[in-house]
Amino acid sequence: MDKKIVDEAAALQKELTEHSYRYHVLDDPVISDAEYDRMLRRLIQIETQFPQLSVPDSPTKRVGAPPLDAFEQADHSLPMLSLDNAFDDQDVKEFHQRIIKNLSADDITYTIEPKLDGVAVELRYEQGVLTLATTRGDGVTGEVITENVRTIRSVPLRLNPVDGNIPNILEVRGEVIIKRDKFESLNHDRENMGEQVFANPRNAAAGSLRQLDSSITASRPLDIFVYGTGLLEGISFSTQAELLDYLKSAGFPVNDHIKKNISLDAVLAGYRELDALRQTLAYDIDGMVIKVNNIEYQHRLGQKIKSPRWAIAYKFAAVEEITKINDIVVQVGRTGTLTPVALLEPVNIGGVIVSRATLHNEDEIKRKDIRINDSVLVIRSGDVIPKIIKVIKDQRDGSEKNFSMPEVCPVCSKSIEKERIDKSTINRCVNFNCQAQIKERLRHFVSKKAFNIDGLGKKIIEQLVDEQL
Ligand code: 9MJ
Repeated sequence: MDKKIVDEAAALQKELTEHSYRYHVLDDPVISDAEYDRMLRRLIQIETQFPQLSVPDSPTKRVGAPPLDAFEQADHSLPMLSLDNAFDDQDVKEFHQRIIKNLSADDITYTIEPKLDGVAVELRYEQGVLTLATTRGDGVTGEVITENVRTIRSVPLRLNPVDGNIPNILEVRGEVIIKRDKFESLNHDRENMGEQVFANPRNAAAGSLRQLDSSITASRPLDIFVYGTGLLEGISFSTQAELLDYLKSAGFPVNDHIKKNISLDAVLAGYRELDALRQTLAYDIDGMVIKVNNIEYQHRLGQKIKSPRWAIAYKFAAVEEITKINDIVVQVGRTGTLTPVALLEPVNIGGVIVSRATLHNEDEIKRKDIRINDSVLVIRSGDVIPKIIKVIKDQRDGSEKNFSMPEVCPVCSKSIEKERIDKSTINRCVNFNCQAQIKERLRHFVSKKAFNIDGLGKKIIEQLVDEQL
């Protein structure tokens, strides 16, 4: 083979990897998307013609592989543990006291990390190359999702050497997430396609990783943050802080809001800071993980059956309140999907007045046995749309009324069709000329992501359509 082609492929692989890292991990691209695409297309062309040049860590491997029939299972080299929870400062102080007693030492410092609300995964690198990715599963055995994880742009396919070294084996653990804005647009697109929306970013991340066809995973905006290790060969760390610094240098995204090597008092102060910061983050967190910084101490503390003694999850108070459902109305979407929405007695949940909650679909209402006039527990978690968690049944007084989906479209009065999608029933108005659908189509057309027509908002569209203009 012509050496020029071999060199060109190697150069493109190296450069594309570097640009992808700059874009997806450092958030600091130095070339345009068009230039990146041009280089990628050229590399695909070369690798298609000369498949022997298509190395396992080539950036072309991120587009997905042929679909699987089923996921294989794999045992973790070391069990993937879950975390015990702390709910107040007292729980954390007791955790600290247990550690002091257990170690007979008082020089304990901690590392604190945002507790990401995603899907825990393990990535195995052999001689620096990603060879296996698994879900946590039951902690002992997980599902093999290597091809899916390869499509996550911020996951390095090959480790950067650090101080000239590549470990023989490095297992890295982290959380796959979807940022909130990406989640919103994913759901928006799904709604437009008449597909079932995801309830929250974590479900969207889990659903995207669980695809047998990795090209579907490749189309989803997945991200990762790493925070720990499994089996190590040819590398070791003396502190959690050192481990995190290494992972960052090796090319992984490590969260920016981690504090390293701090006292118990600073841990408690850090929790309050993180809680205040939470709304401003681009992704959902549900607490803070506190880890003993010294890894020798971690080993000495060991673990219980399912959780380590050297770490604890300090959970944020759930932002939830009880309120009443005054009515249930039905919204007609752009593609005619009928969505029931609960109109709530307005209630302040963690500083935000909530007066509506989506009920998703008819099945959700049946499953939770939700009725008009019911008192309900509403949660406003990281996800933007408030959700009804459950009905407070012992507050029922007989005034509750069952809700049923209308037989005809509440806007155009034409008949409704039922569809089964992903085990749920979707009610749809199939009248293309339904006024609600026309309004939603126009709203979509002028929206930021489409024609971005400034000044043509909901109110004007309503008037134009109502006036038959
Ligand atoms: C999350 N979910 O962000 C751990 N986690 O450490 C962080 N989870 C963990 N650490 C040991 N930051 C077990 C789980």
